[in-house]
Amino acid sequence: MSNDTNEKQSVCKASLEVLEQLSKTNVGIETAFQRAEKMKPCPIGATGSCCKHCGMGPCRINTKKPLESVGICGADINTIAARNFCRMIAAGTAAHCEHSRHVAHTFLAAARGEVPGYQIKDIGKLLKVAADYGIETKSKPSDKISEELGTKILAEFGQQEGEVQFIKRAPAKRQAIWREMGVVPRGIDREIVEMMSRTHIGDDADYKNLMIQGARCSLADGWGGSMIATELQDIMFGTPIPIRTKVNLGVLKKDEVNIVVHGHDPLMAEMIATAVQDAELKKLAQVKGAKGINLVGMCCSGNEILLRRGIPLAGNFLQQELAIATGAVEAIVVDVQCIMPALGKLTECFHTKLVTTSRTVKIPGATHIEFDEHDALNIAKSIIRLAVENYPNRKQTNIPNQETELIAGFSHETINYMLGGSFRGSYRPLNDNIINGRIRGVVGVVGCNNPRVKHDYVHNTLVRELIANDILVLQTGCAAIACAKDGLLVPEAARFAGKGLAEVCEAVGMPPVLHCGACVDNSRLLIAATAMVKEGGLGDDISDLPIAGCAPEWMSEKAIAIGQYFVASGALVVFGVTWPTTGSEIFTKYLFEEYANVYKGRWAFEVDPNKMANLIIDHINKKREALGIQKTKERVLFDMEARRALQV
Ligand code: SF4
Ligand code: MSK
Repeated sequence: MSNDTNEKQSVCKASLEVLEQLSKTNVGIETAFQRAEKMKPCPIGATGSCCKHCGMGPCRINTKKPLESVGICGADINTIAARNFCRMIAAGTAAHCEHSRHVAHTFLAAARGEVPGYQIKDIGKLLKVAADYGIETKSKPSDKISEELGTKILAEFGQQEGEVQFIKRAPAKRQAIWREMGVVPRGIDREIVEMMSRTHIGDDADYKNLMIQGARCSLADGWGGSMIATELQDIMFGTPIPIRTKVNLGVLKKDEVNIVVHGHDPLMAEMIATAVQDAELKKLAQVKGAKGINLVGMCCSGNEILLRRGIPLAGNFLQQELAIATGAVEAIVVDVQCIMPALGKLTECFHTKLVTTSRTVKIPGATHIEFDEHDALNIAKSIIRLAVENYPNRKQTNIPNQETELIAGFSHETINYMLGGSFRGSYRPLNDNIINGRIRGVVGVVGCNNPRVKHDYVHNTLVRELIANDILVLQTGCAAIACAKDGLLVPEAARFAGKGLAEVCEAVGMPPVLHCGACVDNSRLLIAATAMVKEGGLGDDISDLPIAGCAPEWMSEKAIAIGQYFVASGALVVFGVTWPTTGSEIFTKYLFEEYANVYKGRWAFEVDPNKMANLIIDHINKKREALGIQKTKERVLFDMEARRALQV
């Protein structure tokens, strides 16, 4: 493989360096980059035209003549594409909600004092969330409030009737649309089960009816499971505030024991971050010849501990194999989601130990050390000890000298505070700057990496284009990591922004691109959009706002669930790479066009980042026009006096 080939694979210099090194020295070692070249997508599956929901099939619809062919049961392309799409929503929702259930169980156990090491850190947030659930908090100790809250939240997973509680946080107009459409989630698990049931052979064959449940299932994720995970994690581990740290493979250290935590669920990562401070383990590391123990993150487990503790991040989804290939990682410790099974075989080629920790995620070739919250600190220490003991087995290393500074930790609460201060925390300044045209709009750029497109390129190109056009960008997941590596998550990046956005960034001291968290924290973006509506002046529903969502390099089913809950909440959502329903023109048109008549939000698909930016900017301009704020207003200096004069 030549340098040239590598450069087509990524814009991340650190990744290219490791890929190049691998191609020179380790013949036979493959990563997702090479596997993607060999394994081309199935042209029928890629369009959503293959059904394998029963033993009469799999049935493949002729994509050239989709209306002339049906499956053995008679399912046509519209039914098949819609069922496939709905199953993606169900799988994505299930993944987030299993994570959330795990967090809720631990939260309840913490309230009962059953899991030493986990506690309630953010009492303010506990009281707010308890109030959402109608819990009387006056004169009750925090453990009693937490126990009541944990019990109520856990019950929502198995709830059969009624409404998931956080739905009531949405703007009133949005709730009315959901109630009229009959898509308010009754209970979290129920919506996933019903989605799976309705896509079974011989069940729902009407694509519109299927998508009613598709919307309800996704809302059970965004305004249910994911929001619960975010809120309970904040209560247990602290609500993120801005924190400066570093990102990219250069955060691995040549002379220290390197431990990478990877996955999504912060329960284990948090405990490893605590255990790594243990004096005995540090001493052991020195005995083994290392200068210390260096904990770093990967993907969303990494995002979780980056946001709350400032732990450096080694990279995003497509860098998990590359971190191992540096030869400098003593252990990669994984929990759930986005962990490539390839790590099992890959770690056999290096000294790295792959440690699986979840009962639900075991990988051939891994050492399994099951994580149990009841004995969390001891288990975390034993995992670290395994890594430290492995240090003398390290051979040649190749750590790219690439790391970039970033500021993360922009929770909804932080944005509120940052814009309005302690006493007048509000979204008013944001809304005012949108109304006066300094900020054109707000866009969430989220999601994964996908080796079908150049790694990080689509994220970075799109985000640079958006901020240059005065669009404030909010990010989560691997998208945030991509732009952090590109130097866009620091206040100095305001120089890449348009004049209006740059002025706001300079006044507040914030970056033009805000890192809001991990995948479940897309719920923070729902809350931010709702806060903008409630602040006033920008319409009375999320669909009125000059906002959009985008997943330019998506690959996971969770991304589809996230996109769907944003669309059902009234946003335009643009996906890149590939679109999984193109086999059905009718169903795709329904999602891309007709859906806007129902939910006032819709899906769109565009591969090219510049065209993607144009599509989003056009949409935002139209929203501004509808609000009557399309003209840029004269600059009015927003000084402290003006802030104080605000009516909040
Ligand atoms: Fe074929 Fe229908 Fe079975 Fe799907 S459900 S595999 S279309 S027979
Ligand atoms: S880790 S879901 S690759 S964002 Fe959340 Fe990254 Fe996508 Fe996994």
